[in-house]
Amino acid sequence: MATRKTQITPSTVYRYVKNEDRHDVIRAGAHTIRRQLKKIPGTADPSRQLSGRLFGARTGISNTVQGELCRRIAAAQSTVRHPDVDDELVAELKRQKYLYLESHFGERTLAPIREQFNDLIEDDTASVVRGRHDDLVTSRVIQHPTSRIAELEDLLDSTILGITERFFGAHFKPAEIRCMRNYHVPDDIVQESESFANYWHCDQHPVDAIKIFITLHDTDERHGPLHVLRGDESKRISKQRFLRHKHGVPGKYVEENADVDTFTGPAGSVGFAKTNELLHRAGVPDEGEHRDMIFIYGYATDQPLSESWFDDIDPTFTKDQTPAFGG
Ligand SMILES: O=C(O)CCC(=O)C(=O)O
Ligand SMILES: [Fe+2]
Repeated sequence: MATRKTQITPSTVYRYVKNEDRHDVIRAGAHTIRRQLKKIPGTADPSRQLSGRLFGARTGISNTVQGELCRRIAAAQSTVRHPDVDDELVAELKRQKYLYLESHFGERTLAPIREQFNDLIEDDTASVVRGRHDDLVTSRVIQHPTSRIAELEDLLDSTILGITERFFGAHFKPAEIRCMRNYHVPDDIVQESESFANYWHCDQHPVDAIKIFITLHDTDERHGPLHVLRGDESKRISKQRFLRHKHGVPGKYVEENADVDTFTGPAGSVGFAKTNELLHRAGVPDEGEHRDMIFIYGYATDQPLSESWFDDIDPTFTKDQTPAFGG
């Protein structure tokens, strides 16, 4: 019994679902997952086993469940320790689905990153427009940042990795590092249409993924910080009908019906956010202001972080994004 259970690893599932690519697991429909799981040798009915063991009586495999499936299988195969990590921080991240560490990184780490970020973000050979409204550029993003700013590797330090792995109960695979700058957008445009991710939304990512945001400069309300709702507030609001283009408009429905938190604080603060479960949005910078932020996006895996994790990041990851992975 016990050996049979441990035979199934995320890699097994991915291999049998398609191409060992986790995103294919997530994209695949429930039928594909079930059909493929049945082919795993030595397991009479793994789909039943898995759904029984992992989800109790539940049968439907939605995107959320698929993400949780991947996380739980990864957790079962991971030995995650990080005894130095403060239990209370992990508990807070589990409870709220976000966590904010003020001033985590000092200037020694930040300054070289900021300097290169500033050189690249408006250089058309290194960055691209991420959002625009007619002629107004509202957001830019650096292309292939890991091949341009080597020091980005320092942002996944042992505390950040430790909190993330303790949160998942599994190892962590960084899949993308994004460097972006948001600019002011006049309010009439904000009310009319979305410019960057500035309407309330949940990312359409599987739930075994997380985003870790790092602010590059002191950030207050004027800079357009990340706005989030707590996990329970997000659930409460999301249970009602929620249309991004309508209920997600900044300053309206969500602000009127829920408590909003913002990631404001000194440069080098770090915000963990389950953007796939939390309603959140980018703030809009005031006139003459902009906001520079970096995120690390990754997901639970059964493989310990590789020495070469930074070089292994696929620089084309953002290009491959489909709407299902946007946000
Ligand atoms: O830029 C931000 O503050 C949030 C962007 C966003 O929605 C995301 O990264 O998922
Ligand atoms: Fe988002």
